Amino acid sequence: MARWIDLRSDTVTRPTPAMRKAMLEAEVGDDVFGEDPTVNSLQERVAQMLGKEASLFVPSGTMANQLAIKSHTQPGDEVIIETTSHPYNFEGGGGAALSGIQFHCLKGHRGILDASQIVEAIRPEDHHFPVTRLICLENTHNRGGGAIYPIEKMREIYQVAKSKGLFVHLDGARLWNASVATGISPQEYSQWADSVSVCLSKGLGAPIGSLVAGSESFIDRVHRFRKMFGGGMRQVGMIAAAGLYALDHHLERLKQDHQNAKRLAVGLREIKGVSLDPKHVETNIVIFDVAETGKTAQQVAEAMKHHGVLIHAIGKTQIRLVTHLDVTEEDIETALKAFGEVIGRR
Ligand code: TLP
Repeated sequence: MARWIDLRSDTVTRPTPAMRKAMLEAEVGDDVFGEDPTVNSLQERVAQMLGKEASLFVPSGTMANQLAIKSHTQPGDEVIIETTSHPYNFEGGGGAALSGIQFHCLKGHRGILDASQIVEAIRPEDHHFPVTRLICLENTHNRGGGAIYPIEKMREIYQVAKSKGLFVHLDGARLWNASVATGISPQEYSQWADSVSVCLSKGLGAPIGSLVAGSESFIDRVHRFRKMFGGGMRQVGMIAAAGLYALDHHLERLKQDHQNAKRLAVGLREIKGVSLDPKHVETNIVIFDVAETGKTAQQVAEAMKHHGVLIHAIGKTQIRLVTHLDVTEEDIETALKAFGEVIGRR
């Protein structure tokens, strides 16, 4: 069979030939000694892009979030988070296991919370209660269907946090997508968070790598815990080079992924029994429901495989599609045709 059209995630991209060349040619050193020039330049660049004093290169988005949670909190603290968020659902229970925190989950609208909900959730100063310490936000919001956190809401939440002495961490695994879609710079978003994690291995197409950014003293703590968690890497400039290449060449093109996702959403409206609102497709993620087709998400996913298209069943009747560097406009048309054959047209 010809190549798969892989719409399961934007994590599936493979490094391009030019990216591989940049990796091969990278200058390297021992990063545990702080001597890898390529890592150092990536860290400086990302800190600058996010308007923070420092940043640290880590192997994954999960480690980036978990290190941030660990560095902000003490065991027993409470972390306010949206109920469908990544750190709460998809990081192996790391918050409890690694930091001894408990999450206080709030239901958002497509992953987005209002400052007023957070005000209600902050614990009073009473020894019966856990100490509320941290608020985690996610922009764009994965399970919210790639929803963009309105910057106004982030500002209001940050102001509430500061008035109550709390920290804000932003899971910005796809902050690049939010930025390209709105024209609001990553730095403008990041001013409303004390720490930010970003990924190079999703929409930007690098094979590995994430960073955590924040103040010098915060990143110093993150650095200590990175060592403790076994995330100190050696001649890792070869990987950092892919990240630098991605920042130079793959940021602006995210617009294409967003257009492809929109096209998918509009095309899916023509498919019988599919329910989704194309207005909700703001970036590169499309989530829709197939309950009215009489099929389960798993059945649709299996049938799509026979057409060379991989998709992600995220619930009994819910499907997620993600567009990325390795999906072309033509692939979108092929996928839509396959959906038409598998499910049927209206
Ligand atoms: N998300 C992956 C899966 O884990 C679900 C995906 O396919 O979307 N924050 C957000 C918002 C993410 O979407 C992800 C990855 C992470 C953090 C974790 O990144 P990695 O996979 O590098 O640990």
